[in-house]
Parts: sequence; C-alpha cells; structure tokens
Amino acid sequence: MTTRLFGQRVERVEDQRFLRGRGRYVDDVLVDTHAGTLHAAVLRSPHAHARIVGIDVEAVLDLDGVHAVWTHEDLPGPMAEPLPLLIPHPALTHGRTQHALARDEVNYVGEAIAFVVAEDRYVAEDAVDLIRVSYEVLPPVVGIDAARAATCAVHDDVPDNVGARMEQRNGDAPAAIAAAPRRISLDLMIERSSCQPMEGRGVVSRWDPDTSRLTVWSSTQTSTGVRGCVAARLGLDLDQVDVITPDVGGGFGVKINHPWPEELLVPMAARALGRPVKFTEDRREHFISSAHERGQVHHVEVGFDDDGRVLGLDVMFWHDHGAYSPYGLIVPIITATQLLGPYKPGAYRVRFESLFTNTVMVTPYRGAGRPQGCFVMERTMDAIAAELGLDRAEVRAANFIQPDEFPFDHGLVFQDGRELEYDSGDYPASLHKIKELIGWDGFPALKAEAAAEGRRIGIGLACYVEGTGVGPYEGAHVHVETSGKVKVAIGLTTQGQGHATVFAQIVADELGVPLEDVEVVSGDTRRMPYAVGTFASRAAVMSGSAVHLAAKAAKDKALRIAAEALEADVDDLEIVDGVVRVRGTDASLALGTVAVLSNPLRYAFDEASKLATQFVVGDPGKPPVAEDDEPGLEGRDFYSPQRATFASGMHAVIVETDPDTAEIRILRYAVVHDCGNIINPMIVEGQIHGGVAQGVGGALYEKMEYDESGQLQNASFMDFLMPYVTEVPGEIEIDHLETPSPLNPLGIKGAGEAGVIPGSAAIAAAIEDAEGIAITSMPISPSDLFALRSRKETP
Ligand code: MCN
Repeated sequence: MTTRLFGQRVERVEDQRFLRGRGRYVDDVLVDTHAGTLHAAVLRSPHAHARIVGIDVEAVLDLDGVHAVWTHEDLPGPMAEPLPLLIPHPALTHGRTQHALARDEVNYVGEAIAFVVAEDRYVAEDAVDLIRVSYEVLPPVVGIDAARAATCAVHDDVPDNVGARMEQRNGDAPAAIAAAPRRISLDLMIERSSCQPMEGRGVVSRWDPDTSRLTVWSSTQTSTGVRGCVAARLGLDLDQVDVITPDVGGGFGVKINHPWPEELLVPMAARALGRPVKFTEDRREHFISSAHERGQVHHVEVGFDDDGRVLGLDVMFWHDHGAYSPYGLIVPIITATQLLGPYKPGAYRVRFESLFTNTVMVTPYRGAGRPQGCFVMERTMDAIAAELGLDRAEVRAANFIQPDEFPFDHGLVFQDGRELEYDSGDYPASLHKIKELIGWDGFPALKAEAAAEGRRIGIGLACYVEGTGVGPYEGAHVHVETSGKVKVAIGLTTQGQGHATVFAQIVADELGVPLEDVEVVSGDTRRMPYAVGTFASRAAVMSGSAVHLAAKAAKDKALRIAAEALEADVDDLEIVDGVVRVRGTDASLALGTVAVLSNPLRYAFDEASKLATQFVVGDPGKPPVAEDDEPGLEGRDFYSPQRATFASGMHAVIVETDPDTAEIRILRYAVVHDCGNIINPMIVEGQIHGGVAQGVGGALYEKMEYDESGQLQNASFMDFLMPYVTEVPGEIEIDHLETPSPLNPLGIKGAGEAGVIPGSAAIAAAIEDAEGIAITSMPISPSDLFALRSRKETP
C-alpha cells in the first residue's frame, strides 16, 4: 500500500532548486537568450500633489541608446484610460484609479509620469533625469487627520476626501450599549506599513511578429488578471497574450493589484519597438510607488455585563486609502466584519469612512484589514477584563461562539458579498491549548519572581478568525504522460507557499503515483487560461479542491480504460505506485501504458516501442478502447465554493521590557492554529513562522514616516525597520487543532495569512501587562514606550 501523503510532513520539492540558486525570477528571464532586450525606467512624481503644466522630453531623444519615451499624451486608445477599478462596490461612491502615466495631475510622490526605453537601465535612468516637467504644486493631504479635516482636497470632485461611507449592523448596538450595566470606549490606531517582498515588482515582454503573439512574464499574484488587462488595453484577443509567472520572490498582497502601470507599458513598448523590453523595480520605487496598507484609526463603544459578556459593540473607523482605490473597499470591509473574531458581540454596528490622502495607494497586505480588526477587538476584550478585574482569558471564553453553534451566521455581509457565516471551529478547545502551551495560569507566579529581581515581564493573548478560500473559482488540469509522469497545472500563482509540494501530495494520493512523478506548474496562462489568483489564503481550499477533482477525473478515466484493456470490472481495480492492478491477481498495466491506450488513433499497441501504431496492415482498425472518452489521459475540473471557510487561532506572547531603556524583548511566542484538515503541517508551520515575523514587524518596528509635504522619509531598508532574525522569536511554539470545513471535499481551511493577524494585539497586551500602561497604538518602539512611561509619571 502506498502511504497517504495528505497530512504528512513532506519536504518541499521546490527547495533544492531555490537553495542552490536555481530559482528563475522575472529579472532572469531572457538574460541568456536575448542580448537584444531593452530596458525601461520610469519618471516618477517628486511631489505629493501637483498639476502637470507641461512635459519636455526633447533632450531625452538626443541621448545615445534611447529608443523611445512615452508620456500620457502618447498613449494609444484604451492605454490612455484610467486603470481599472478591480472590485467596485455600491458604497464606493467616489472610486478613483490612476492612469498608466499621469494625465494632468499627480497625487502621490512616486506616481508614474513618463516611461523611457533604452539599450540598458543606466541609459534609461539618465534619460529620465533629462525630462523636464513643470508643476503647479498643490497642498497635499497627508494622514487620516488631515483627510478628515478636509481643508484641502486630494481629488477636486471628491467632497471631504471621502471615497466611501459604509455601515453594517446586526441589532441595535447603541441601544444595547446604553442599556448595558457597564460601558467603556477606546480610541485605537494602527500605522501604515507595507509588504516589502524580497523581489520587487518586475515585468518582461516579447512580441512575436510571426505569430502575432505577446508573451508577458510578470512577478504577479494573478497571471490571468494581468493577461485580461493587457489584452483589453492593447486591443489584442486574449488568445494572443500569454502571461507566465516565473518564480516570485514574495508577494504578500502587493502583487495582487493589477495591472501596475509597467505591466501595460512594457508589453506596449515591446510590441511597438519589436524588441523584448524589461522593467525591474528597485527598492526605493517599491517604497514610493507600490501599495501600502494597515493605516486606520478606530473608535470603539462597548457595553457589557458583570461577567464580561459583550451586549453591544459599536465601532467607527477611518481607513487611509492613499491616493487611489483600485482594490475597492476590500480592506476596510474585512476589518469591519473580521474584527468580530471568535466572539458573539450581542448587537453590533460598524461604520467606516474610506479617505483619500496624497500618499501611496492602499491595497491588501497579508492579513488585509484583519490585524487592525483583531487589534480593535482584542484590546477591547483586555479593556473589559481590566475594568472588571477579571482574567483576560475568562472574558474571552465568556464571549465565544460555542462548538455546537456552527454554522454561525453573524447577520453581516463578508468581503465576497456572501453571508458572514462561520462554517466550523472549536474556540474553547483552542483557548485551552494556548493556555497550556504558554503556561497562562502559572504566569502570575513567574511575573512576581521576575519583579522581585527588578525585571518587568508581561503576558498577552489574542484570538482571531480568518475568512479564507474565497471564490469565485479555481481550476486544475492533470495530465498523465505516456511515461507515467503526471503534469499538474493550476491557474493561480505561487510566491513561496510550497504549492508545488502540497498539490503534488494531493495528486499522488488520488492517482496512486509516487510524489516524485508529479510536477506542478502554476501561473502560466498557456497551461491554465482561467483562474483568479493567490490572495485571501485561498490556494489550499480552491486549487487544492480543484486539483483533487481533476486528479479524480483522470483516475476515473484511467480505470475505465484499464478495465476494458484488462477485461476486468472497474471496481476490482486499484492504482498503486503508478500501476493499475486487478486486485488479488497479477494482471496489471502501468499508468503510462494506460495513457498510451487513451489515444483513440491507436489501432494496435507496439510493446517494444511503447507507442500506439496508427495503421496495422490487414487490420481494418479496432475502435478505441474507451469509445466515449476524449483522447488523452487527462482530467480537468473547476471548484467553486458556496462561501468562505473560516480558519481561526490564538497567539500568546511573553515579553520583557527594560526598566531603563524601554527596550521590548519577546521571550516566548506560542500559536494555536486551526486551518481544518492540514495537507502538510511543515508547510503550514512555515507559513505561521513567516506570518509571525511580519506580525512582530508590525507590532514593534514597521511604519511609513511621511512628512507633512507627503515625502516618505524612510523609503529604504536603512531607515524602514524590519525585524531581522535577531528580532523574530527563535522558537515559535505551535500546536494545531483540526476542525474540518464541511464546505470543500478535503475539509481544508486557509493558513497563509493567519500568522500575521494577532501579532500587534498579542504583543500590545503583553507590554500593557508588563508596564501597567494602556497600549492603544501600534507599532510601539522603545522611545514610544519611554514617552508613555514619562506621561504616566507626570500626568
Ligand atoms: N496549507 C496546508 N493545509 C491547510 C491550509 C494550507 O497544507 N489546511 C498549505 C497550502 O497548501 C499552501 C500554504 O499552506 O502551501 C498556504 O495556503 P493558503 O492558506 O491556501 O494560502 P495561499 O497558498 O493562497 O497563499 C496566499 C497567502 C497570502 S494571502 C499571502 S499575502 C501570503 C501567504 O500566503 N504571501 C506569501 N504566504 C506567503 N508566503 C510566502 N513565502 N510568500 C508570500 O508572498
């Protein structure tokens, strides 16, 4: 019997390649084969807000090595239109997107104005410096306070800088709060941050005049999305555009937005110039012209009883959308709905305003609105516990949705437009596990011991629920080669999540072939032209289910063909180690041979060459073995879920704060995570480690420092603090819970974002516990903590 691989700690098949430097990223494409590749550079706005009065490119064209320069007025047809608003929403009354090259106004430092293509990047950069732009500088709107004050407008036709106002409610929260025995209110803030993948954005394109086809390589999270935009804007049929996503050095959300201006400009230039063109973003460009997230300010009113049970919750928040809103209201809608976490809030009302500012646009960053929501809810739980003098874990337990209450409908609408209905979970069991793992009940004694030595330590806990695996669909194609090897194509892209391993595990199990015989290709529109993309922790649920269904289709076909060839009943067959066998006999056929037999052109099978012969002299031709089947041993299927599936988890942290320097050190970090049935625990744990590292970054270091003129002051890795390996907890203690999802065939829930969600909430709680000072704003640096201490001492 072949061992089932689902649930096993299978080593990642892609790692050998990556660890030996054999990954192939966008910047490696065409390097060896096309010395004639041209290189692009972009002139970006130095002003946060300005009208473009004139652009003079004369000097550029005199520079040796320059091939072309484009400004907005040179863009042909649909290329001159604003970029698409990817996710419209009725509440987004004033959605705005930028142009591929700014038309008459720039709205953030870094907005693209002109595009130069030259022999190499050096010449292209020199050429950019020769472009003369005259600006009428306008007053910028920087930060949420300035946007709310609305003394200046980001977009003239957007009153009060409000792109959207939205409200959701379940019951009458203000009335429930007014009637509650206890009430508190809180003001909470999370700063702006950004994903910072190791590899920035990049795109390469080549036009083939012989076939009138365009090939685009993009470091994207959605190759099909890029393909659709490129085809539409360049006036090509979808069929003329292939988008290939090579290895991607991290995406974390920023590469789901599409098309980035360069994803249209590079293909346009390649076609116009008849030479391949490449653009690779540098780090400063990533800081000032790719997307940010997180920045939100929240006001909470909560009413509760003496046991800490929430009776009414009323949240108002302000979301900094940056200069444009290409991704609609996804981030604030996720905050609004997911802040509820594992709790029943009694009556609930949430309202938000999405505000334009003259800063880099905001699109989802791993966690997408959830770290803010979790911070709001968990700080509220801690505040209730403090008010009542109760144990913080007990207050949470008093508010949990119970295991027998699933499916649990919150009476709200989730990000995918469907009901916010949790499918399964066991929050009391998770709480029990995390308390055991971190030693919650024994901590007061440890704290007292530390205090006796003059040390300050504190413990914090944060719970979250994460809607994962949103639709609408994903597909998969499974093809058994005549060699017996299996090629699997999924349409969404991979940025490091280990998809080549997990989907091979599913196929190997279903088809009964060895893991090493399965090869998974992702994000190549030539192989799978219809797909959505990698975001919202959806690949395991969506592509995993599609791969399972497609592999099952291939297996069923293999068994049908083999049954006829072996003159056996399908129910008597099994596939083990790549061989179809009649159970209990020696009769068998290798899966590769079944693939040969699946070709209906076959008149006979030549054992020696392992090929089907098309003509046999004297044999007028037998019908194909499986007459009703299409040729080829393939399976293709799509999966579309009813609604999202809800993963959950809890983090607990112990920190130590230095009484003199206010330095904050994480002593222990524990995680309990429930993503339903786990395909590969090692990969899930890797995802948690990466997420926790980003959560620590968000809690203690990362923040976009804009000055009042809208210049990003820390747009480099010298100035933007990210946690190094020295700041990420050395050991992240993890325990799993598996409550299967009833919504998909494998019982899976997503895991890719979970690790980042509760970081700020848990660390804030631990610092608060160590210091006895309310922590309401993250990230918190030693100097912030020092200032809070000083304020406490001198009220
Ligand atoms: N998995 C599993 N069992 C489960 C759930 C997941 O074995 N029950 C595995 C999956 O098969 C997959 C990985 O865990 O290999 C993550 O799965 P999933 O939760 O479906 O997330 P996605 O694969 O859709 O990845 C997207 C998610 C998001 S939204 C961001 S942002 C993110 C993240 O993944 N960006 C990442 N993790 C990242 N990891 C890396 N290295 N780089 C990024 O850019």
